[in-house]
Amino acid sequence: MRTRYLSAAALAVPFALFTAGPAAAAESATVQLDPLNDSGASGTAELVLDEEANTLTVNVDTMGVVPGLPHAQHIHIGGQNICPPMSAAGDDGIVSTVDGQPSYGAIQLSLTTEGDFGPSSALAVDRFPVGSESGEVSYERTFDLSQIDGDINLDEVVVVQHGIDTISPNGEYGPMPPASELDPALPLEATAPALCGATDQMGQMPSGGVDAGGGATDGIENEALFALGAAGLAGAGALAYRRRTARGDV
Ligand SMILES: [Cu+2]
Repeated sequence: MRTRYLSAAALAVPFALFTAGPAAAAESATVQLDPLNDSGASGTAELVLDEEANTLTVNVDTMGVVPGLPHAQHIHIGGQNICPPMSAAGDDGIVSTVDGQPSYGAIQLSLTTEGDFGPSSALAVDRFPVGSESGEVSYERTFDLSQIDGDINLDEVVVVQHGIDTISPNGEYGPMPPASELDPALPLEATAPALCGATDQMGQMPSGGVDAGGGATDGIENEALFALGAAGLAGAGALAYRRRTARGDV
């Protein structure tokens, strides 16, 4: 075997590459966002984790979303790390936020435009991106991960963007019925997922059944928070988007 004759100096070269590589601290994932609930939307999300700076930069670019309305979007973790199959839908044929939770898990990070980005901002509608007139969202933000609980494992992340107009297509969320299962005062269209993408693309294959048990407690907690914010969606069309001094931005 030739390797036996390699000098110590030669061995040191690849070793040095591993230990001193300047790019070792950055990790990234690009995920394709696929439509849910016949939203007709599409897009991508790019996640760049900088372990040295302890930041996560998220880019979300989507098109075909409902124009002029806020689109709640989150990083979900702790489920099966997959997007829900349409078989997860109930009798109404719609995969609601609750229907999807066993697949994509709970909310770890709310992809808000400014300010707080924890699970408690799950539906801070005045701080989520609004679809442009042509139905596009272009979003970028860098998050200081020291401000959230837990670690981000890029191999186990699901990105979800919410808000559809396919149950009663009329350019807005609603009317009811059906109502959102999160808040009976809200149309289901306001909270149902429109787009989903998992960083574990290999896990995207249909898994047969949807496990409704397991980490359901986390999910329910998040749904409560989600419902809390959902009330704001009723008047979302009339929201004034004021600029604030961004707290927590990097
Ligand atoms: Cu979500």
